[in-house]
Amino acid sequence: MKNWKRYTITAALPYANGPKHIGHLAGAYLPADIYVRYLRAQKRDVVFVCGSDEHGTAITIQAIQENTTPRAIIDKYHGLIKDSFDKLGIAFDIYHRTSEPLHHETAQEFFLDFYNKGLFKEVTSEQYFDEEKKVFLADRYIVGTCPNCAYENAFGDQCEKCGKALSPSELINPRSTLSGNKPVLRETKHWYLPLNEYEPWLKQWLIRDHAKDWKQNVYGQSKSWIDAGLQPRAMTRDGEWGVKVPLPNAEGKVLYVWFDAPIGYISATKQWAKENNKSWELYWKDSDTRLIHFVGKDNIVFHCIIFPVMLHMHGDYIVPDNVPANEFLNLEGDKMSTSRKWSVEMHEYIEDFPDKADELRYVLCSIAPETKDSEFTWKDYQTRVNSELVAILGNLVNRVMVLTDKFFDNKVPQAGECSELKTFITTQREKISDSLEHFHFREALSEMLNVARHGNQLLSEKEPWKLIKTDKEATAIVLYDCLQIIANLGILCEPFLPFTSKKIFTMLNLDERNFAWADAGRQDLLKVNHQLGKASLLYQKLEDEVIEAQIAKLKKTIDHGPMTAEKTNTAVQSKIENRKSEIEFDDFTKLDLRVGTILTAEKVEKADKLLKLSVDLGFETRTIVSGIAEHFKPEDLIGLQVSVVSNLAPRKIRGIESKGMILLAEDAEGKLHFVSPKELTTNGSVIR
Ligand code: B3M
Ligand code: ZN
Repeated sequence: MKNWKRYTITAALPYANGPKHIGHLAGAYLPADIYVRYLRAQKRDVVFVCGSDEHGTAITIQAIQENTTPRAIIDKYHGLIKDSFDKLGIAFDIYHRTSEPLHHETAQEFFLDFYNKGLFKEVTSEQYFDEEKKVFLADRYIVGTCPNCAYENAFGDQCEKCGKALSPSELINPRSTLSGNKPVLRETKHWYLPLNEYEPWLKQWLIRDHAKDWKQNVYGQSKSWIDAGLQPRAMTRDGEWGVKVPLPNAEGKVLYVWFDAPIGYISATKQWAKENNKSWELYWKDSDTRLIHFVGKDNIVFHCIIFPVMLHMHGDYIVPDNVPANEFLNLEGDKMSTSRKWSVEMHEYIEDFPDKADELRYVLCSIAPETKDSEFTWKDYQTRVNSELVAILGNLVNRVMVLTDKFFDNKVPQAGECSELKTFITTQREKISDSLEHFHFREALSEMLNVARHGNQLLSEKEPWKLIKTDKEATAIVLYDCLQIIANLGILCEPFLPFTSKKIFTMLNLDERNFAWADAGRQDLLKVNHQLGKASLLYQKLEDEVIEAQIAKLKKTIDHGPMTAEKTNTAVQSKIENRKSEIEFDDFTKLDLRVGTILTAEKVEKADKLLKLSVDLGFETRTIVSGIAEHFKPEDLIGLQVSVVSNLAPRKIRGIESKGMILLAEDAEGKLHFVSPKELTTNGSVIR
C-alpha cells in the first residue's frame, strides 16, 4: 500500500434544510469520524472537513412553501446540525457553510476555469416555468399524466406507478405542484458538463485503478453508470438562491447545487488552513495526499463520477482514492424519513439521552449498513447497550477498579509483564487497524470488544475476589494484567467511543495525550504503584420503560407529526389530484359495503405484493386477495376490523378466488391506511 503523507477526509455536506437523523450518522459521519480518529491516533497528518450545503432547489422551494426565505431556513438548521455532531463526538476540523463568500469565490473560480478553457457546452432549451410563483420548475415539481401507463400523478422525472424515467415535456397535462397551474415553456440557456467526453478517463481511473480496492456496492454502481453511457449534464440553474454564475448577461442564473457543493470541501479546507496557518493546496493538489469521501449511497454518482471529472478537468487537483459509501439504515421495519417523522433525529436523541453519545455510536457502528441496508430497532439498541457495553466493557472496568481499590489501595499492584497478554493485545491492535484500513468498521469494533472480553475471561478464570484470601501475589498479577488491558482499551476504543476513552483515562489517572495507537500492546502503560483515580460507572443499564417510551413516541409522531415542507408539498399535490366525475345516488347504492374482521393473513407464494386474507363478514367468511403485502406484515393484520366491498364479482388472482375488496386510503406518498370503524362494530354491519 502507498505510503501517504497526509489525508483529506470529507463527509457529505448535509443539506441545511432540516434536522439530520441517525441514518445519516451511520451512513457517513460516524464511519468518517472513526477513521479520522484512528488516523489521528497514529499521528498522521489529516484534515477532516464538512459543513452545511445551503443551496439547491429543495431549499428554494421549501422557502416558498413555508413562506420564508432560504436564509432563515439554513440559519436555523446549520447551528442545530453542527451542535448535534459536536455532542455526538463527530470531530470535524472545520464545519463550514456554502453560503460563505470564500465558498462562492472558490466555486466561481472552478466555473470560470472550465468556461475559459472552453470546456462547457452551452445549450438553450425550453423549460417549464410557474408564472404565479415566478420560478423555473425542477422536474420533481411538475406532475402530470404518464404517457406510458396513464397514471395521473407521474413526476416530471419519473412515473412512480410504472417506473418509467420521464422528462417533464413528456407529461400529458402537466401541472405545477407549487401553484397547481399549468406551467409554461420558456427558453433558457445553461452550461453543460460534457461528462461523455470524460468516459475514457473515468474508465481507466475507476475500472483499472479501483476495481479491487473499492467497496463492491460503490464500484458496481459507478461502473454501471459509466457502462450505461454518460450524458452532458447542466451545471447551472435558473434561480436567485445559490452561487451566481460569474458571467455577464447571466442574471438569474446560479450554479447547480451539485456543482458547488463538493467544491465546498475545498473551500472548507481553505478556511481551515487560513485559521491554522496551513497550506490548503497540499491537501488538494499533492499526489501524496489521500482524498477520501464518506457519503451515503444516494451520493455515490456525484462523488465517483461528477466531482472526480471536475477535479480532473481543472487539472491541478488530486481525485478521490476511495469513496467508502454505506447503504441505508432502516428504522423499525421501514425506511427512515424525516418528513414522514419516521426517524430518530440526532438532536432528539441527544435531548432524550444526554451523555449517551457513545451508546449510540456503539450501536450504529455494530449495525452499520456497510454492505447492505440494515435496521435500527430500539429493542436491539437496548440489548446491545445492556449485554455488550454494560455487561462486557463497563463491567470489566468497574470490577477491576473496585477490586484494586479494595485490595491494593487503588494503586497499580506489583507484577511482572506477561508476554502472552502483550502478544494478544498487539495482535488485536493489528486486527483493528487492518479492518479500519479496509473500512470494515463493524469488524474493527468487534475486535476491540474482544479485548474487553479477554479481560472478563481472566477475571472469571482467576477469581481474584477469592484468590486474595490465599495468594495476594497471584491476585496482584491478575489485577495488574486487567488494569493494563483497560489502559490499552482506552487507546483502542477511542476511535469508536471517544467519551468512554476519556472516562477510562480519567479513572486511571492518566493523561490521554501521552498515548498513541502504537502504544497499544504495551504492558507498562500503567507503572507499578501508580495511583488510580476514582471509579465511576462507564454506562447505565437501559430500562424497558425508556425504550418503550421511544417506540411509543415513534408510533405517535407518525400519526400526528407536524406539517413539514414535504408534507405541505404532498398536501398541495393531493389537492390537485385528478378527481373522478360525478355519479348518481343510485350508483352509490349499488355498492354493498360491510364491516369485517381479518381472521387470517398469509403471503401468496411467488407474489411479492399479495396477501391472502380470510375475512369474517358476519354472515360468512370470505377469502380476499389484497395487494398490500409490501405495506403490512400479515401478523399485524389479524383481528383488525376493516371495510369491505362485499358484492364485488369474484376474481381469480394467482389461482385463488378472491371475493370482495378491502378499502384502504392511499396518501400522496403511497402509504396505505385501513379504513376502519372508529369503534369495534358487529361484523357484517352495513356501511352507508
Ligand atoms: N447535500 C446531499 C445530501 O445531504 C448533499 C450532499 C452534498 S456532498 C457534497 O444527501
Ligand atoms: Zn407510468
